[in-house]
Amino acid sequence: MKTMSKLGLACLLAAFLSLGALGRSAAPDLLKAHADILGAPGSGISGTAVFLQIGTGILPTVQVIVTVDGLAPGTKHGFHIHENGDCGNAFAAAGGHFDPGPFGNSTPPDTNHPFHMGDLPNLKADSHGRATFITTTSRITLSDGPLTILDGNGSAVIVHALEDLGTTGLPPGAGGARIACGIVVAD
Ligand SMILES: [Cu+2]
Repeated sequence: MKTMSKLGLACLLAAFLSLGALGRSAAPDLLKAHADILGAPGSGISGTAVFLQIGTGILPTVQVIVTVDGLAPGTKHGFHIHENGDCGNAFAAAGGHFDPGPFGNSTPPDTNHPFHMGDLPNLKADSHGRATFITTTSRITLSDGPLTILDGNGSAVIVHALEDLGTTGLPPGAGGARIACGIVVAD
């Protein structure tokens, strides 16, 4: 089961890579980044987030492919990009939700939620404790610009203890405590 899903993700990645390679002369560049996700010691939680951006046009979009293992079966967990590339201090160092710009409001994370640039869908663990999603967002970029998650202080993804309810200003509607983290690294 685990092998099959990893194989599936590998195929998807290969498809994207070949798409970029085949159309090298005509297609825009493929930008990639990833985050290796790790829970607190002994939690058994680990995973990967992959970010793919094709092109840098007027409305760049980024595909986000996430797999996390070791969650409690059947549970839902908030998942976001946070504003600092730092998983220290029990993941608190990742800061608030990634939300740059003149109207950004990253801290506390429930403020301006779920309209932060770094907000993403919930992780939904299956009966084996594995959660996977593939989504597309135009709220972030990997290319340079005001929405890049590869900015000066980096970014991190955080898995929360609770479901993200999508509420605004009502803690812990954005998922509450932090149970896993991964620093976003450019590939
Ligand atoms: Cu979060």
